[in-house]
Amino acid sequence: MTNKTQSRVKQLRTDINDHNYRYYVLDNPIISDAEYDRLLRELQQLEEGHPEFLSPDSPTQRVGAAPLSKFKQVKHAVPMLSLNNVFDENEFVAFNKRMHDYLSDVEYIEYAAEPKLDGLAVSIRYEDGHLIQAATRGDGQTGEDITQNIRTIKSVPLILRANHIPRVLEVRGEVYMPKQGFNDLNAKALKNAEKTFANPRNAAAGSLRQLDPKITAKRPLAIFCYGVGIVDGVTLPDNHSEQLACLREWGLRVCPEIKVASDLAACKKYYNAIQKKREQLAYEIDGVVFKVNNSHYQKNHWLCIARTAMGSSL
Ligand code: 9MJ
Repeated sequence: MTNKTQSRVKQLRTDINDHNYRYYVLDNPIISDAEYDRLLRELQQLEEGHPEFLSPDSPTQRVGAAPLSKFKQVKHAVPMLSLNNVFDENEFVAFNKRMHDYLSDVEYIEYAAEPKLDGLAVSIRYEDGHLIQAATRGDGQTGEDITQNIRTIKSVPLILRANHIPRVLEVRGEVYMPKQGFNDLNAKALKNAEKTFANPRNAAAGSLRQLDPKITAKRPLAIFCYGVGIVDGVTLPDNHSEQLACLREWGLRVCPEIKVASDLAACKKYYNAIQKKREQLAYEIDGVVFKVNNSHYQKNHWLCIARTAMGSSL
């Protein structure tokens, strides 16, 4: 009986993690929300009846820990740098030229173009596929340990999908609050005569800064991963867009709007297309990021078009 229960628990965890991956990463669920809830409830009940099978990686254990009295400091092994800003076409052309000077041996420079999400940068550390620590960017060198809160975000996997996973992976991304979730949260606050948030970014920041993960768990936060700090135990592809494809295979959520732009004209086209699409996106953005995508690209050669109004004409 116990063996049977144990294998059912294992199967349920695998299935639930798979459904999470389909829902959050592939955007292609194959079961209804009701069916998903049924699987989760079955797992919860089995774990309650058999606490010996409990595991911190179980999809039922996102909100485990008790409130903290304060956040610990975390030193980033690889600093979390900020982005260069450019505000118009001339600055963009100058940036492109600087990149050509750096990468003097390449004939052309290709960029990976991504929306710049208006949230909070975080770094999440996985060891042997298990989420073990998460930190805010802080000043870029040292951030705060927000592991408990990051664990509550459903699009953050607690374990990576086991296919040549690294021994250590520090993945970087932006935690944000989707527009719809923000509107719902504020509507609820208004109804309860509570304080509302000024914008989704403030709401995301306030939610991540909670000492009690139970509060964070009730906030509609999401993540898009956009880079790697440390990777150990596997060799990553040497260009940015293929690295992101790898993150996706490991179960990490990557923004579907990311495109490779093979020259300046393509970057311009991307920028204008995102500007046009901005209102329809489910999340707020405050610019576009272009990252050198050539093989062996030099890390930190990033360019950010960070016009809040995105009104410039590239
Ligand atoms: C945002 N905020 O969406 C970066 N970012 O890359 C994207 N931020 C970044 N990339 C290196 N898409 C440092 C910051």
